[in-house]
Amino acid sequence: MSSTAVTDLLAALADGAVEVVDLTQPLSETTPVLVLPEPFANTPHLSRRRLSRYDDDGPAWAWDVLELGEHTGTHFDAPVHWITGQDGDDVASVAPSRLVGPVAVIDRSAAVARDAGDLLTVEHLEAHEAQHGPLEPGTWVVLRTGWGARAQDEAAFLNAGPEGPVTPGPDVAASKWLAEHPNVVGFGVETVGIDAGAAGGFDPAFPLHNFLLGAGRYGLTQLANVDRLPARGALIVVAPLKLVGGTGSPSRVLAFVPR
Ligand code: 23J
Ligand code: MN
Repeated sequence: MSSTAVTDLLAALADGAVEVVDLTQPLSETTPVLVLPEPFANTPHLSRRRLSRYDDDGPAWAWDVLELGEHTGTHFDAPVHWITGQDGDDVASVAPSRLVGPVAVIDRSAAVARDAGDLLTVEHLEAHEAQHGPLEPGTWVVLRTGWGARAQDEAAFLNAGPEGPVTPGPDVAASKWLAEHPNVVGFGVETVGIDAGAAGGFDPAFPLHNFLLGAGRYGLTQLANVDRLPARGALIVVAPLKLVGGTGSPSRVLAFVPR
């Protein structure tokens, strides 16, 4: 019998040495969606229209039609989502090898519990590399904030205050650092978007969208179960629809985590 990396992984999955963790939030009519200020267009909540339910319209089958924004729930941001990335990949053009890779988790949950608007800085990113080693090629960086606990309550999840949304995310310099790091393929968050809630007022506005998507990298939002990931050593699988011309897509996101 031959031993290979894949047969070893299958054995580890079978005996529980490696667990599959679902990083995806449930997708339904109540899934929170981003709210942009006037005069910008907003994305709708998911809705569905019934085609049949084992009835005259389809006696032995049930099926629905979906309406939803590309950027709804746990979703992928493609470079073409942002003006700076308009010559980059649409969702269907993303190389599959970039959708599977190591995941590095930066834990800001304690700071976010004290300050919901906590910003990730270059100092935090460099401290993570100093503690856990340099980011490996093809890394998805995930920002752990504890925000996923709010995902079933739209008001708490969007956390809009008088000055706009108060949610964590990277500052301008950290956004540039991530976009310029040669080994970062993508950046994932628990919040509604990859940028901080206050980022519409940063210079540039929405700096992570601006720099990261402009550099041909990807975003991932509204992740679940991030507290079940180690700082290093897990593998992430990101599965957006192969939507031709798509700027983003709801995605199933899984992690393989050593126990
Ligand atoms: C459009 C404009 C601003 C933002 C977003 C979309 C997202 O968060 C998104 O889902 O890409 S901040
Ligand atoms: Mn998006």
